Amino acid sequence: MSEVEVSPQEGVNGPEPSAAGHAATDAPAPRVPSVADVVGATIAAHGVEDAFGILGSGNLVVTNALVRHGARFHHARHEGSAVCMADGYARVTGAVGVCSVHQGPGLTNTMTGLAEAAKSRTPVLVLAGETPAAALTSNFRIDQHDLVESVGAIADRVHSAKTAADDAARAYQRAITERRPVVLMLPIDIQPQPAEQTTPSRPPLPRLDPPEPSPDAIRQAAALLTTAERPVIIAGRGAVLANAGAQLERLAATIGAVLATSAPANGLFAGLPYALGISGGFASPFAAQVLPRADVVLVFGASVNHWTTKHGAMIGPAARLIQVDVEPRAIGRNRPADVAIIADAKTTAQALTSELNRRSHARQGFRTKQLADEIAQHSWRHDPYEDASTEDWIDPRTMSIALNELLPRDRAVAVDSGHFLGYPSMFLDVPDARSWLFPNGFQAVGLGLGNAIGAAIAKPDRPTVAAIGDGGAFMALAELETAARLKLTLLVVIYDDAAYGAEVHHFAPMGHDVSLVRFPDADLAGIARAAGAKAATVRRVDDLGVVTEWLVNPHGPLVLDVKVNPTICAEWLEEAFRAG
Ligand SMILES: Cc1ncc(C[n+]2csc(CCOP(=O)(O)OP(=O)(O)O)c2C)c(N)n1
Ligand SMILES: [Mg+2]
Repeated sequence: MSEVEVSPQEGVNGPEPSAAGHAATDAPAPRVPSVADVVGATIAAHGVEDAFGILGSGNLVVTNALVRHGARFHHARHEGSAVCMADGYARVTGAVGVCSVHQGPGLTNTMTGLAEAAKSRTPVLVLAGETPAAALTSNFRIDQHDLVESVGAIADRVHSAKTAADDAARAYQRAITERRPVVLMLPIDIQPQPAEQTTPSRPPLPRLDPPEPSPDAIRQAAALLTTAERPVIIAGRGAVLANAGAQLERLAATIGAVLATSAPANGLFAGLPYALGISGGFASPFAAQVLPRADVVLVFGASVNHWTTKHGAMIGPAARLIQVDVEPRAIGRNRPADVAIIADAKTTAQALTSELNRRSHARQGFRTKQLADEIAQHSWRHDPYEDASTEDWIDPRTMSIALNELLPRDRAVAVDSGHFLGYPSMFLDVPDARSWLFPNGFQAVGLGLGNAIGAAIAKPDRPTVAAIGDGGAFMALAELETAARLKLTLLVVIYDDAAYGAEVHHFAPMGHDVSLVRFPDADLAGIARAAGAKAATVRRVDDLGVVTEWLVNPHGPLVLDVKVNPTICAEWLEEAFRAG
């Protein structure tokens, strides 16, 4: 260990200093809290119940303080997954996800998950050690500030012993107000200093009230809506973050709209009779028929990108668009908006409903009994397909449909990236949008398991499903041990095609050699058992009986190595690659 690494920590961890400065016979004088102590205590005082991470010399003391002041700490096996756990925890609870890492390599290991949290606008706080400003030759030295800002996170810092509590409070609150991950750098020479401030002296950052829609924009949108015969509301992650589900349904009922979501907002309208599910590449054939018939499309907190519109196919050419978003730059980015409202989804839905009530506008629009019946009869589950199961392999659709039936309604589902990702998106129901984790903002493989672990810790009384590919499973493998050690109610479903299927199905039809992205069959159930989990290999529906058994006492993970037919290519994949 380098001097830089040891000496600052000794000041905190070492023998209790006596008032006289030498061995004391009396009770030791109360230790002056260090900066690290104060940072941990200040973060905990915000009501943090759980934190994730990996401990090293640069973050042990601050994490101990966090725990002393009431938080539980869940040790991951790789920082890449630790930050995903904090992300998943935040997605489910709506609270800030907290992650603690060592300086230098501890922080670089978080980069992919941090980029995902930034792209999905998850409030996450990473506590990261940092080499002292003067330690120019430290092995751990990198430019942590620019590193994290380059992936869209906010770099903040504990400046001094005089400001420790204010700095910590500011960083925590910024994650909420700016809806982004914040990395609070904790220089390791400042951490052991006696804190000169133990509680924040500044008032909390002003709560950023969601921007209100302008009355003029509401009037314009209401005027357009009074002409709408067949309106559609498409809600995205912005609507989820704004908790706008109920207000959007009320608006939709007033104007006679059907409802749909982007993939990340799946579940927002779960169970509602006029909800068509996901719009875009995962849309059911029935939804794909209905959505383009809309004459007015209201978009709330979604970027209406090619995923959500299936390269434009979900929105008819003559449809008028009303776009609501808190981000001015989201407006018209992918499709011109006829009316733009820069405001929060929930307050805008409320204001529009009030304005339409004031105008005594109420339309049946799309909302006929016949359409509700058709929606109920034409979900993905009812869509006929030719079962491509064989002796050795199960059809991933068949497995997903059967699994959906076995699981209780109250569950969470986290989906990794890869060819397989459409199957859980289409066939596994979730009770609400906060139970749906779609860490695909960065399209990185390997984040699903960490997200699922965070979700399982957030809500331990229901099963959480990690739907991942074999490639994603291998990337996050170490965390199977975490799930077993923490005895999580976690069902890991590995869509195992012994390949990077996304690459196989994209490149093989073009005549490229894809042998490099195919692998020998791997015993992922055996690996999971070795990590301490229950596990089973699944080749037919009957093999899913283990899920029913597990649900009787689901403490500790069950890992299913589902040998899916690798020859099936999903329709959405070509769609995905058209985007580049
Ligand atoms: C971190 C990362 N590395 C590589 C890729 C490129 N990539 C996209 S999908 C994929 C294959 C993933 O394999 P698997 O998890 O088994 O899912 P499958 O496509 O086979 O269903 C790869 C390597 C990526 N998106 N992210
Ligand atoms: Mg695969």
